[in-house]
Amino acid sequence: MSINEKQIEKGFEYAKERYAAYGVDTNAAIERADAIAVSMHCWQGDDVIGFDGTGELSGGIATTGSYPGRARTPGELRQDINAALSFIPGKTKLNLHASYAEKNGKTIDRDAYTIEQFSGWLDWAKENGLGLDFNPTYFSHPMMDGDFSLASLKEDVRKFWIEHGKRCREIALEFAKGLNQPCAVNYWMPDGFKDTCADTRYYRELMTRSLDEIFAAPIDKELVPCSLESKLFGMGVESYTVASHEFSLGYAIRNNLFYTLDSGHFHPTEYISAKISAVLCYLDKILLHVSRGVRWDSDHVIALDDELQRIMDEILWNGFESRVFIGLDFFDASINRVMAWAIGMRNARKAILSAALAPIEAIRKAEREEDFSSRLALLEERKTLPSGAVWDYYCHTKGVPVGENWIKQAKTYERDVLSKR
Ligand code: RNT
Ligand code: ZN
Repeated sequence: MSINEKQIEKGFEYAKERYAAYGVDTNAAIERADAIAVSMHCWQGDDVIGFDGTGELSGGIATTGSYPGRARTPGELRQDINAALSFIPGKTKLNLHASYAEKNGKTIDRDAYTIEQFSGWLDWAKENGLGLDFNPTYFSHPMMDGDFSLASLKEDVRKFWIEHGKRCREIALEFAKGLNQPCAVNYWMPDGFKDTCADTRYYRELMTRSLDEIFAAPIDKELVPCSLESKLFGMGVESYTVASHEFSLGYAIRNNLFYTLDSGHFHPTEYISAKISAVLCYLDKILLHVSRGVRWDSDHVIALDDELQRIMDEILWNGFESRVFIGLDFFDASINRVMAWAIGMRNARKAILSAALAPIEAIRKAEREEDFSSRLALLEERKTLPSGAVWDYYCHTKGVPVGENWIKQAKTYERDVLSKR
């Protein structure tokens, strides 16, 4: 039985009173949560295949599952993204990979792309009032040297990928100007070895030299913040990753770039929520790839779990919303892909809203007074405050389906569109 307007209002009134007792202004929290941008990754819609490469995913990452309805063309992908967006409230951007270029019959490769190959995406973003973020694609391409790109021993390979890295900054600048908002560019390179590397230093020197070339041209950092994404290991790249955590963070700090924390790129007992305020002592901004690893870097759809909540608490409670670009990074081919997006994006926004609603002043007061029992008690009480009722009201006012109502609509889309592919 689905909820009606009267029930939504009633729930909201009750929630407002509960929060007000803690001194929390519910309407102000909604406004704050609504304005925080979340970048939805385009690659959930087609199992990270893209339109310009080998047609097979490489680079130590993989999708599993064969649910019907994968988007096969830019038109299908945009149609699916629009369907997902109809279920998602709040400020949203689209995070695009360079492999989603539209060549329109032209012979042109990743080292020479210009805004021309992405004008379809730019126009679509304008029409839909969305910002764009961007990623060079260092995988699924014949110029990859195994899993190596910027740190390849082969000069022509490095050169090709350096040019690609440069082009992506230029394209991002066009996106930023065209949409009148920053376009963050995330650099992730899978470069590394399956087995023990002897010359660990040499590949890092090559990587450093390639990155230095990519970032040599002065491009406005406010409009085009560039970031390095570190990684612990990939599939078939288990023993050595050139752009590891220490490498990427160090390079970013020294070269005034940004750093991307991906939830799946650390040892399973490490949490990126614990790293945010630490790395922001040394960096102006960071990017997040919010993901969910199940036993390993499996990129499951993000659930509304403790770590997702902790990430958003860290951002909002520390007032970091202008310094953290929130992006999602998961790819599940075993379920309806549009629903995967909607589940993950709705969860991200729910967690942001809950962070904005939390009685942090009271919790902080207890901490300052060294009353750690009250701090823990309040943190636990917070978990059962009625943020769900506020979420329902928020969805209602934003014109997106309340509660589970979106599932039926998504299933209709599956029946009418996805299942016909
Ligand atoms: C891979 C990285 C990277 C990719 C995307 C497709 O482990 O997380 O961010 O998932 O670029
Ligand atoms: Zn990632």
